[in-house]
Amino acid sequence: MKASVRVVTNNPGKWREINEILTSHGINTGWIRTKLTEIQSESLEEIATYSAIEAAKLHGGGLLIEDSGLFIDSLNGFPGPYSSYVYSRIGCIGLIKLMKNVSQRSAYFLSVICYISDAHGINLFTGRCEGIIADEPRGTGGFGFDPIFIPLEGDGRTFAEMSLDEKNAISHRSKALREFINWYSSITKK
Ligand code: ITT
Repeated sequence: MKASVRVVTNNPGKWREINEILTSHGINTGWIRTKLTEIQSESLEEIATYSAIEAAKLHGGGLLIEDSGLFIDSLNGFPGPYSSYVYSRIGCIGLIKLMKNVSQRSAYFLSVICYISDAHGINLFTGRCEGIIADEPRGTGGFGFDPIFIPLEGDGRTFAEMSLDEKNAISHRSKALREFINWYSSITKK
């Protein structure tokens, strides 16, 4: 029987990326689409862990929760852990306005995955993707701040100008997922 992981997120873009990577590694997936409580914290690890414990109470174990954020250096890491809220309030255009006339445009995305199960408790995995903030939004793919993020490992296109596979080859989320898959393969082999 194939191993199976249930992904808890209310964000379809996130689900699409995670599902693609897990299934391509032979892991069966399920999607629990629900919005979990997001505590206010500076730490994505703390936020993901709290959400995972809440999800496990409702849905049992074998759950994967991911918390992520965009950290802009010249804004002292803003919006960081508040990315979801900031995106819903001011979006890409709002962030671009905050960055008007700012020449230091470096930023990074951070992804923290929390896998919670009866047998192994809470396990955290992280991934980071460095980039710069574009002068204006470009592209229609992906979700969230993808139109304004140009990854350094890419060719100058924003994440939103890339295909799902191209983004998945270099994104913060895919890096955290690779860490998770390495660990998960070792525990499911036993
Ligand atoms: P769930 O909590 O239900 O999983 P969410 O969208 O609220 O969905 P987060 O709390 O992790 O997820 O918020 C992260 C926000 O950061 C997300 O809403 C985007 O605005 C932004 N973000 C994270 N990863 C991103 C990515 O790969 N591309 C673009 N924006 C991203």
